[in-house]
Amino acid sequence: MRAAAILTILAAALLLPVIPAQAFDDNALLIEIPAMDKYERSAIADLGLDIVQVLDESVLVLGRDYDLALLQDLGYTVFAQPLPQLDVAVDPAYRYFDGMVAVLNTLADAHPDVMLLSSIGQSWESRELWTIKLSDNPDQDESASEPGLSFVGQHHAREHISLEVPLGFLEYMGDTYDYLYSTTNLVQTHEIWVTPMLNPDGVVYDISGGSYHYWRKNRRDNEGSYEGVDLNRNYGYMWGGSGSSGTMSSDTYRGPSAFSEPESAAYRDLIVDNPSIEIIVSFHNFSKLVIWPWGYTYSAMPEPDHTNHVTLGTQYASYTGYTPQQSSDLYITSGDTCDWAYGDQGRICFTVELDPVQFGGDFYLPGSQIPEVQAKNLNGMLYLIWQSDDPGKSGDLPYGMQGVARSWSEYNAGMIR
Ligand code: 0X9
Ligand code: CA
Ligand code: ZN
Repeated sequence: MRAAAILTILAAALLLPVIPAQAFDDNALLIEIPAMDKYERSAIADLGLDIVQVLDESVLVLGRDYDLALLQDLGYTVFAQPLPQLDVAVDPAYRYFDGMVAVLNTLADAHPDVMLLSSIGQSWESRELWTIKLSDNPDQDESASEPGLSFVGQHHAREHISLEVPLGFLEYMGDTYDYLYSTTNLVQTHEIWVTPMLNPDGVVYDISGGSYHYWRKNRRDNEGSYEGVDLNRNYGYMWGGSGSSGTMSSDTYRGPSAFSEPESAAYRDLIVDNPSIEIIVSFHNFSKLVIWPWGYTYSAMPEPDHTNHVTLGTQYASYTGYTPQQSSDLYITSGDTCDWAYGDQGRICFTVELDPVQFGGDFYLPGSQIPEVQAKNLNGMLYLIWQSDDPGKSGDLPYGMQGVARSWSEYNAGMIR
């Protein structure tokens, strides 16, 4: 057993003062638990623990003192440290909820011919779940001739880069629509729904008071001292199974019933109401992975769907340097977005786990890295739009359709060919 990663990871953090957080987690811990394979990892996930990183011979989970006590009772030899960064000031480079609303309104005002802003529902605390439909004639149903896609971000509150990627995609498409033929063409021949933030309440909570709180779930009132449901355990395919928790205090609490949460129910309705949506991407972070169903079982999905997911997921991964694999290769979960989207709806669905690759004492990715993560995922998203015409076709995105800048900063500097 080698469980030393946490010592390296936290060496720098230990120098920081640990300031008790009022809102969440003055007893929050980063716990390293030995786990040699997916079966041992699934056993840990099945305890309702939230695995944030898979290492070669261990996993890291975010937990609290009672999780540590449970693990010790069960005979695990664990290393635990207080979470770093509880006192870190909120990074102004991220847009969060208010910034996102401003950007979406600016885009919809500037591009009314191809961007229709609407809400697909409301959160538990009545925030709108803003969505832009990106297409020509966006107020008309052209699904008979235009394949559809859905990009959704930030199911998990503390995963702020998972907002910036779909939001940056919209900014890129808006900026280039009028003069770049490839953008014009993709927008005119597809219907693309972008919901950059599915969990606004959690996001607002995570940044409340000006510092981060490691909040993951939504803000359902559980009528106790522990709020929230894990939206990525609340979808209604194999809901309630392994790798989710029935305990309200768990970070993977699945909720009282499938689709009990207004946020996941609203996203379900978007997909069900638009059967032309061929391909779905749900953005999360971190680990740099492109993963596909199943999550609830180690079995592969049936053909040809499995091969199609492998083809598309592997190509997406090639633009980003991420690792493509089946979700359950990590560990078993149930009730996530893609198991439902594929299992119940037959759609192609990927969870993209964005940067960073590992927990480095900075769960919250520095804002300076946003442009690079946006830029490399842009080509993956463009590729999937191109794929939606004939999912599974072989080949790379034609060169002329690739993003026009090699990096977001080049793009921002106007270095467009
Ligand atoms: O646990 C999740 O919901 C996702 N990871 S995250 O760190 N963003 O929370 C995806 C988990 C992948 N699914 C399975 N391992 N089955
Ligand atoms: Ca259209
Ligand atoms: Zn996540």
